[in-house]
Amino acid sequence: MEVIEGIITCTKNTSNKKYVFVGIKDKKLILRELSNTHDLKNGDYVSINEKYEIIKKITSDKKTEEKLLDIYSIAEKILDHKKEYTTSIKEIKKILSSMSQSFLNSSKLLIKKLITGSPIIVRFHNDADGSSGAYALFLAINELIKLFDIQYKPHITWSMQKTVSYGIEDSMADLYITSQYSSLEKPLLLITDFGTSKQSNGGVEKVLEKFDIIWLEHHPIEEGFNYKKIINYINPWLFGGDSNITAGFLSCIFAYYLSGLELAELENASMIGDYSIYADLKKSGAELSAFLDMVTSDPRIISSVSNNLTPAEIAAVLNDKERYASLLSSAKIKMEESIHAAMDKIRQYKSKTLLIYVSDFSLSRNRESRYPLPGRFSSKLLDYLSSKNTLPCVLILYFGFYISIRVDKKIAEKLDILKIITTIKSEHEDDVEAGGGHISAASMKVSEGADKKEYIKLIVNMIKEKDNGEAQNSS
Ligand SMILES: [Mn+2]
Repeated sequence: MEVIEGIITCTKNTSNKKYVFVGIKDKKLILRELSNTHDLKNGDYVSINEKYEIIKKITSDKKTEEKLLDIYSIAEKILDHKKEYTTSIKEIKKILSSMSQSFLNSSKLLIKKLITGSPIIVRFHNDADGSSGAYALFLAINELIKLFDIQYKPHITWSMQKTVSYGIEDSMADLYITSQYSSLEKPLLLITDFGTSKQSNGGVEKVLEKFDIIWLEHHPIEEGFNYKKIINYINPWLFGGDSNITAGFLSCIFAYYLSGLELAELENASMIGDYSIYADLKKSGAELSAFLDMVTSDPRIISSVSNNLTPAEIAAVLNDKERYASLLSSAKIKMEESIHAAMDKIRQYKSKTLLIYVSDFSLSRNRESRYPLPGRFSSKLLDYLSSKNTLPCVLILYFGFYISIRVDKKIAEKLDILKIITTIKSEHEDDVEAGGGHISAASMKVSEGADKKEYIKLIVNMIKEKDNGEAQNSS
């Protein structure tokens, strides 16, 4: 009878306990789930037969340690012959090359977790960029499952993040999920496309000892955010790049190092979604980006739950051509309807060298669907306005307590709307609760008693003043 020797690496603490077994046979890994009445614990060295029955159990730390080293060395071999990821985008070749070691280290870490059945939690931002990232990781992990012939469902949780920070409540949820398992290797938390702010420090602090973390990020690092404590924190800002190298794109690169997959369309979809300067509208990706934008805005369209979306649900649509085509056309129609509704009632102010538009988002909001969401809609509406005008445009969109401003990139530096917002905020602290963003997209939140219309007027006037002043200086 055939005998496979290996170790128990993870235990699922249900009433009927399940164990992950990692063994070696003919220099190949054998990855199985055992469920039986044996009382096993992680680290036990066991022999099993082909029916997955335990025939011998030895508890020896030395044997376990040696076996584990053998297992990891076999697993990591799949990375040995991988070529470095290359891109056709000349400007970022060097930057990506300098990141390759970080990707390889993270690949080793993820593979270790996957083959030992450690719980893995992936959190991704709820937009086209973040979900491209999750989908890339999903595809890579599926490749690895095939490659390693993993014959059980790996313990992976996919979670779409609506906020822009990793809060304490997020860390509590993650600790709860992983408490259902005990594993030789620490659980893995993988974050992509959100959370690089001080508000994440509390959540990160809570899981830092208990989890290993891989973080693929492209937002500018806020002062005071403790990213240095996170060993596998990969952000182009630390390698001489910037936010144009999107998180979804980084995840596609990571997927390449993990599995050899090349995901050009997904890379481009992520960059289109985030308005990266490297987005290529001549190549495929725009439709995928629009689709991801819609389903992350309103997961109910394809998901079984209203506030989460999994890459498997995305895959189910992408693998069904008819359904994908019909959802794409509905995304297109909903966006066009929203733009037309906005254009019917939009107000326009002429300034010296530019056009200022003001729009009420409630007029564009779709009654049944959450798509489009206001933030991303304002970018689309500005695109539309720019396509209809020769003068550069500014769009002020308001909804609820929010006023959001989008500016044509050509005039972003000159106008510096972030400065306008921070000036207003500092001068009207009682009325303005929050404000921020960057030079081409910024927003503020007014308090409940404040007169939003007054603040819109103020913003329009400040933009006009700046435009007039600058125009006079340059003439
Ligand atoms: Mn992003």
